[in-house]
Amino acid sequence: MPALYTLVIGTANWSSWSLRPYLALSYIGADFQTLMIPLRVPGVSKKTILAHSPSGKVPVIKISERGKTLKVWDSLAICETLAERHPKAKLWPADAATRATARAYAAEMHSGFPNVRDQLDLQFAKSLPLPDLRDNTQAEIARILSVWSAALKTHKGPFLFGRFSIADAMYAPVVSRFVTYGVKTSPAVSAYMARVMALPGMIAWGLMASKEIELGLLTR
Ligand SMILES: N[C@@H](CCC(=O)N[C@@H](CS)C(=O)NCC(=O)O)C(=O)O
Repeated sequence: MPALYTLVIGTANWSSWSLRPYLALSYIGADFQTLMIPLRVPGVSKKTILAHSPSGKVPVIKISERGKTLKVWDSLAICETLAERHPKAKLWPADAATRATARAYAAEMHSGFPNVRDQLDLQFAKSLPLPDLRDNTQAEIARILSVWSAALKTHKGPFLFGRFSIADAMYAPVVSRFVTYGVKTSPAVSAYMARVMALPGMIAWGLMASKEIELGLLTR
Protein backbone atom coordinates (compact mmCIF):
# COMPACT_ATOMS: atom_id res chain seq x y z
CA MET A 1 0.00 0.00 0.00
CA PRO A 2 1.44 3.42 -0.87
CA ALA A 3 2.09 5.80 2.03
CA LEU A 4 -0.80 8.11 2.76
CA TYR A 5 1.45 11.11 2.18
CA THR A 6 4.27 11.61 -0.31
CA LEU A 7 6.04 14.91 0.20
CA VAL A 8 8.02 15.98 -2.84
CA ILE A 9 10.90 18.17 -1.72
CA GLY A 10 13.97 19.86 -3.18
CA THR A 11 17.63 19.46 -2.16
CA ALA A 12 17.53 19.45 1.65
CA ASN A 13 20.48 21.83 2.02
CA TRP A 14 18.72 24.48 -0.06
CA SER A 15 14.97 23.94 -0.07
CA SER A 16 13.73 26.14 2.74
CA TRP A 17 10.15 25.89 1.50
CA SER A 18 10.24 22.08 1.57
CA LEU A 19 11.50 21.99 5.15
CA ARG A 20 8.35 23.64 6.52
CA PRO A 21 5.73 20.98 5.69
CA TYR A 22 8.33 18.28 6.37
CA LEU A 23 8.54 19.53 9.96
CA ALA A 24 4.75 19.66 10.29
CA LEU A 25 4.44 16.08 8.99
CA SER A 26 7.18 14.89 11.28
CA TYR A 27 5.57 16.62 14.27
CA ILE A 28 2.20 15.00 13.55
CA GLY A 29 3.89 11.59 13.39
CA ALA A 30 2.05 10.85 10.14
CA ASP A 31 2.96 7.99 7.82
CA PHE A 32 4.83 9.73 5.00
CA GLN A 33 7.57 9.25 2.47
CA THR A 34 9.71 11.89 0.80
CA LEU A 35 10.77 12.17 -2.80
CA MET A 36 13.73 14.49 -3.26
CA ILE A 37 14.26 16.27 -6.58
CA PRO A 38 17.76 17.80 -6.88
CA LEU A 39 17.45 21.55 -7.47
CA ARG A 40 19.63 23.72 -9.76
CA VAL A 41 20.30 21.02 -12.33
CA PRO A 42 19.89 22.95 -15.60
CA GLY A 43 17.38 21.39 -17.96
CA VAL A 44 16.42 18.68 -15.47
CA SER A 45 15.13 20.11 -12.17
CA LYS A 46 12.24 22.11 -13.61
CA LYS A 47 11.07 19.31 -15.89
CA THR A 48 11.17 16.79 -13.03
CA ILE A 49 9.36 19.12 -10.63
CA LEU A 50 6.66 19.80 -13.22
CA ALA A 51 6.01 16.07 -13.48
CA HIS A 52 4.85 16.20 -9.83
CA SER A 53 3.83 19.77 -9.08
CA PRO A 54 1.40 21.87 -11.13
CA SER A 55 3.11 25.07 -9.89
CA GLY A 56 6.53 23.92 -11.09
CA LYS A 57 7.79 24.37 -7.53
CA VAL A 58 8.45 22.20 -4.51
CA PRO A 59 7.13 21.34 -2.02
CA VAL A 60 4.04 19.50 -3.18
CA ILE A 61 2.29 16.80 -1.19
CA LYS A 62 0.41 13.88 -2.69
CA ILE A 63 -2.35 12.55 -0.48
CA SER A 64 -3.37 9.06 -1.57
CA GLU A 65 -6.57 7.63 -0.20
CA ARG A 66 -9.61 5.75 -1.43
CA GLY A 67 -7.94 5.15 -4.78
CA LYS A 68 -7.47 8.89 -5.45
CA THR A 69 -4.50 11.19 -5.17
CA LEU A 70 -4.88 14.82 -4.19
CA LYS A 71 -1.96 17.16 -4.86
CA VAL A 72 -1.47 20.24 -2.67
CA TRP A 73 1.38 22.60 -3.49
CA ASP A 74 2.85 25.56 -1.60
CA SER A 75 4.33 25.22 1.90
CA LEU A 76 1.63 27.15 3.73
CA ALA A 77 -1.27 25.47 1.93
CA ILE A 78 0.24 22.08 2.78
CA CYS A 79 0.62 23.02 6.46
CA GLU A 80 -2.98 24.33 6.55
CA THR A 81 -4.23 21.10 4.96
CA LEU A 82 -2.33 19.03 7.53
CA ALA A 83 -3.73 21.14 10.37
CA GLU A 84 -7.25 20.50 9.08
CA ARG A 85 -6.69 16.76 8.60
CA HIS A 86 -4.96 16.26 11.97
CA PRO A 87 -6.88 18.43 14.46
CA LYS A 88 -5.49 16.47 17.43
CA ALA A 89 -1.96 17.63 16.56
CA LYS A 90 -3.09 21.22 17.23
CA LEU A 91 -0.84 22.72 14.58
CA TRP A 92 -2.51 26.07 15.29
CA PRO A 93 -3.08 27.46 18.82
CA ALA A 94 -6.51 26.70 20.33
CA ASP A 95 -7.23 30.28 21.43
CA ALA A 96 -8.72 32.34 18.56
CA ALA A 97 -6.74 35.54 19.19
CA THR A 98 -3.47 33.62 19.61
CA ARG A 99 -4.27 31.62 16.48
CA ALA A 100 -4.87 34.83 14.51
CA THR A 101 -1.49 36.19 15.61
CA ALA A 102 0.25 32.88 14.83
CA ARG A 103 -1.30 33.02 11.35
CA ALA A 104 0.00 36.57 10.92
CA TYR A 105 3.50 35.36 11.87
CA ALA A 106 3.32 32.49 9.38
CA ALA A 107 1.96 34.72 6.61
CA GLU A 108 4.54 37.47 7.22
CA MET A 109 7.28 34.88 6.80
CA HIS A 110 5.65 33.31 3.78
CA SER A 111 5.37 36.57 1.88
CA GLY A 112 8.31 38.53 3.23
CA PHE A 113 11.96 38.88 4.18
CA PRO A 114 13.35 38.77 0.63
CA ASN A 115 16.69 40.27 1.67
CA VAL A 116 17.29 37.65 4.36
CA ARG A 117 16.49 34.97 1.79
CA ASP A 118 18.83 36.56 -0.70
CA GLN A 119 21.84 37.25 1.53
CA LEU A 120 21.53 34.33 3.96
CA ASP A 121 20.49 31.52 1.66
CA LEU A 122 19.66 28.17 3.24
CA GLN A 123 22.74 25.97 3.57
CA PHE A 124 21.27 23.66 6.18
CA ALA A 125 24.25 21.49 7.07
CA LYS A 126 26.96 24.13 6.68
CA SER A 127 28.57 26.83 8.85
CA LEU A 128 29.49 29.92 6.85
CA PRO A 129 30.82 33.42 7.58
CA LEU A 130 28.24 36.16 7.95
CA PRO A 131 28.34 38.25 4.75
CA ASP A 132 28.35 42.07 4.80
CA LEU A 133 24.70 42.70 5.43
CA ARG A 134 22.80 45.39 3.52
CA ASP A 135 20.73 47.83 5.61
CA ASN A 136 17.48 46.24 4.43
CA THR A 137 18.74 42.77 5.42
CA GLN A 138 19.69 44.06 8.86
CA ALA A 139 16.24 45.62 9.23
CA GLU A 140 14.57 42.31 8.31
CA ILE A 141 16.74 40.41 10.80
CA ALA A 142 15.82 42.93 13.51
CA ARG A 143 12.12 42.49 12.69
CA ILE A 144 12.38 38.69 12.91
CA LEU A 145 14.26 38.80 16.23
CA SER A 146 11.75 41.27 17.62
CA VAL A 147 8.67 39.18 16.71
CA TRP A 148 10.27 36.00 18.04
CA SER A 149 11.18 37.76 21.33
CA ALA A 150 7.67 39.19 21.69
CA ALA A 151 5.96 35.82 21.17
CA LEU A 152 8.38 33.98 23.46
CA LYS A 153 7.83 36.60 26.17
CA THR A 154 4.03 36.51 25.87
CA HIS A 155 3.59 32.74 25.64
CA LYS A 156 6.60 31.75 27.73
CA GLY A 157 7.84 29.14 25.23
CA PRO A 158 9.01 26.58 24.60
CA PHE A 159 7.90 27.57 21.07
CA LEU A 160 6.60 30.88 19.69
CA PHE A 161 3.00 30.33 20.75
CA GLY A 162 3.58 27.83 23.56
CA ARG A 163 3.49 24.40 21.96
CA PHE A 164 4.91 23.85 18.46
CA SER A 165 2.76 25.42 15.72
CA ILE A 166 2.85 26.19 12.01
CA ALA A 167 4.41 29.55 12.90
CA ASP A 168 7.49 27.67 14.17
CA ALA A 169 7.52 25.47 11.06
CA MET A 170 7.42 28.55 8.82
CA TYR A 171 10.31 30.19 10.68
CA ALA A 172 12.41 27.01 11.09
CA PRO A 173 14.51 27.64 7.93
CA VAL A 174 15.30 31.13 9.27
CA VAL A 175 16.48 29.52 12.51
CA SER A 176 18.76 27.29 10.42
CA ARG A 177 20.05 30.30 8.45
CA PHE A 178 20.85 32.22 11.64
CA VAL A 179 22.74 29.16 12.93
CA THR A 180 24.63 28.68 9.65
CA TYR A 181 25.76 32.32 9.49
CA GLY A 182 26.17 32.88 13.26
CA VAL A 183 23.65 35.73 13.57
CA LYS A 184 23.86 37.19 17.08
CA THR A 185 20.71 36.75 19.18
CA SER A 186 19.54 37.26 22.77
CA PRO A 187 19.76 34.36 25.26
CA ALA A 188 15.97 33.77 25.05
CA VAL A 189 16.04 33.64 21.25
CA SER A 190 19.17 31.45 21.22
CA ALA A 191 17.43 28.99 23.55
CA TYR A 192 14.38 28.98 21.25
CA MET A 193 16.60 28.36 18.22
CA ALA A 194 18.28 25.45 20.02
CA ARG A 195 14.86 23.91 20.73
CA VAL A 196 13.87 24.24 17.07
CA MET A 197 17.16 22.71 15.90
CA ALA A 198 16.56 19.78 18.30
CA LEU A 199 13.13 18.90 16.87
CA PRO A 200 13.19 15.34 15.47
CA GLY A 201 12.16 16.69 12.05
CA MET A 202 15.10 19.14 12.02
CA ILE A 203 17.52 16.35 13.01
CA ALA A 204 16.18 14.08 10.26
CA TRP A 205 16.39 16.91 7.72
CA GLY A 206 19.97 17.59 8.82
CA LEU A 207 20.88 13.96 8.15
CA MET A 208 19.50 14.24 4.60
CA ALA A 209 21.39 17.50 4.11
CA SER A 210 24.67 16.03 5.39
CA LYS A 211 24.23 13.03 3.08
CA GLU A 212 23.90 15.39 0.10
CA ILE A 213 27.24 16.97 1.02
CA GLU A 214 28.85 13.56 1.50
CA LEU A 215 27.59 12.41 -1.91
CA GLY A 216 28.88 15.60 -3.59
CA LEU A 217 25.41 16.62 -4.75
CA LEU A 218 25.85 20.34 -4.01
CA THR A 219 27.10 22.80 -6.57
CA ARG A 220 27.61 25.54 -4.00
N1 LIG B 1 5.62 29.96 -2.24
C1 LIG B 1 6.16 28.64 -2.49
C2 LIG B 1 7.62 28.76 -2.90
C3 LIG B 1 8.18 27.46 -3.43
C4 LIG B 1 9.57 27.61 -4.04
O1 LIG B 1 9.99 28.71 -4.42
N2 LIG B 1 10.28 26.48 -4.15
C5 LIG B 1 11.59 26.44 -4.76
C6 LIG B 1 12.54 25.52 -3.96
S1 LIG B 1 12.79 26.04 -2.30
C7 LIG B 1 11.49 25.79 -6.13
O2 LIG B 1 10.67 24.94 -6.37
N3 LIG B 1 12.40 26.19 -7.04
C8 LIG B 1 12.52 25.54 -8.31
C9 LIG B 1 12.10 26.40 -9.45
O3 LIG B 1 11.55 27.50 -9.22
O4 LIG B 1 12.33 25.97 -10.58
C10 LIG B 1 5.96 27.78 -1.23
O5 LIG B 1 5.68 28.34 -0.16
O6 LIG B 1 6.01 26.54 -1.32
